[in-house]
Amino acid sequence: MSDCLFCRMVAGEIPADVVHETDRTLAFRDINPQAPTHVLVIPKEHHPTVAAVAQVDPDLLSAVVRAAAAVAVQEGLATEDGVEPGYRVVTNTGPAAGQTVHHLHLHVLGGRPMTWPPG
Ligand code: DGP
Repeated sequence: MSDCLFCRMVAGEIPADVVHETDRTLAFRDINPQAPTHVLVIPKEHHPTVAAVAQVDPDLLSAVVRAAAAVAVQEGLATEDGVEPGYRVVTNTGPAAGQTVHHLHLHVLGGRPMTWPPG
């Protein structure tokens, strides 16, 4: 989709600070970080929400989740076989949740204590 910001980043038309890449996923630092580590993990293919990709391509959703876990290990937020120190994965869906980019993205947040409930 030529009018999608994240599709344009996948295409290399808009620069991204890429930290992880597979054949089906891309991960890059958020432009407005909300934690010391704030990485967005996306499928290279355009899907608007997590629900949409779960419906049409569950293998792709699995690949995005595995990429998020790999980013967490790479960023020192967890070990390969553990959860220390820990991190948060969030995906906003729709206007009430504050979704602003309509291309599925998992926010991987860490490097500070996370509070609950989120705002
Ligand atoms: P959401 O509100 O859940 O749809 O998150 C969209 C995120 O995308 C938000 O945290 C800011 C980030 N973002 C928006 N524009 C850009 C950009 O041009 N580059 C990068 N790296 N991130 C962006």
